[in-house]
Amino acid sequence: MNELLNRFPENPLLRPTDARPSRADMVVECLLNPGAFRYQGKTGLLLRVAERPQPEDGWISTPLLDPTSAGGIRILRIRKDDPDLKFTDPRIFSYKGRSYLTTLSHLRLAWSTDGVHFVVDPQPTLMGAGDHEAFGIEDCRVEFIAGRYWLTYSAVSAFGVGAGLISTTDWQTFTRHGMIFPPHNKDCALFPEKVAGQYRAFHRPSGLGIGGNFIWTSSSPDLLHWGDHRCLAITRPGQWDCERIGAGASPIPTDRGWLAIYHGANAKSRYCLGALLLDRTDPTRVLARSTDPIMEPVAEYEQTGFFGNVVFTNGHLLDGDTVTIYYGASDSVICGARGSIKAILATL
Ligand code: MAN
Repeated sequence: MNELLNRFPENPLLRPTDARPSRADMVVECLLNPGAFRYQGKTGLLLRVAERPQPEDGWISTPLLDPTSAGGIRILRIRKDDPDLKFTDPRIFSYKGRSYLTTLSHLRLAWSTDGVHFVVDPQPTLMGAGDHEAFGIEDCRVEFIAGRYWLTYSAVSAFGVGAGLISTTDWQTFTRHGMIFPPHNKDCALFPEKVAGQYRAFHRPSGLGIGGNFIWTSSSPDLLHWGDHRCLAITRPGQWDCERIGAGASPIPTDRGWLAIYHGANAKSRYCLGALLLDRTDPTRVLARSTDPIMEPVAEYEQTGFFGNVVFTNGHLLDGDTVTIYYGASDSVICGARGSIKAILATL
């Protein structure tokens, strides 16, 4: 087993049964991909809670946010033998030529005093809002910049997947800033500080045809308006990250440059973690990149679940040389692992 990131012996830290469904007619299918932060001496995770209606034999059904329906949710219900249904991935299906997710995700807070044992809030913290989030909100990164927590997340709807921005100071009241990167875009993470006088972000536009699922970086004067878009890293044919790559949480400032943990998947959708080292004053320059993953799905809970063979991180915390990553395993459960930043840098 890889030694760079040591898994918590308590893994999985959180399972779907640890979160109460948002409604009596829903089931929590997955708890996954948390953003991580500290607030008032506690460790906070902003979980992705993926729900679906109670399963029914012979039917596939998925919830969609719809303010005109009772309770704000409409259930799309399709017979499994309907010839217009195409179902090849547990996460997605298509019906009459349109794509849908099998689950509806919201974001929910969980709190801990030791970073290991978390108590999940009984209610959703943030639900998708408006027609650009009708299929839910997912995979939130949290960064504290200039006195506010900034939340970047995937906003999913029939119009595509884009990156949304929300901010808060107290985790009770939230300001929505709208979509900052339009579809198709996800895996948006903010740098913790300005670089050369500008805010900076990673994001992942997907090129159809020419191009691919690559990590880009952009700069902004105000966190809302983004420009100076540059492709930072691309997939590597024949390697563990040959199919798609995307940023994890914010990059870590080190004396050798910005250390960015990213996820990479191969053609079999096996998700591993790797690292990029970027120039500290010009983060559009890649100084080094992992040859081998720094973490692979090898534990049983990382190989078996809703969507197996996945380790996916979008949240970490720093304590001196130690990075604690929180991650989704098999898109089912939430886990933790800890490693030395110097040891990761030594591989680059
Ligand atoms: C995509 C996203 C993630 C998910 C992985 C693996 O990158 O939907 O939320 O964890 O796929 O399924």
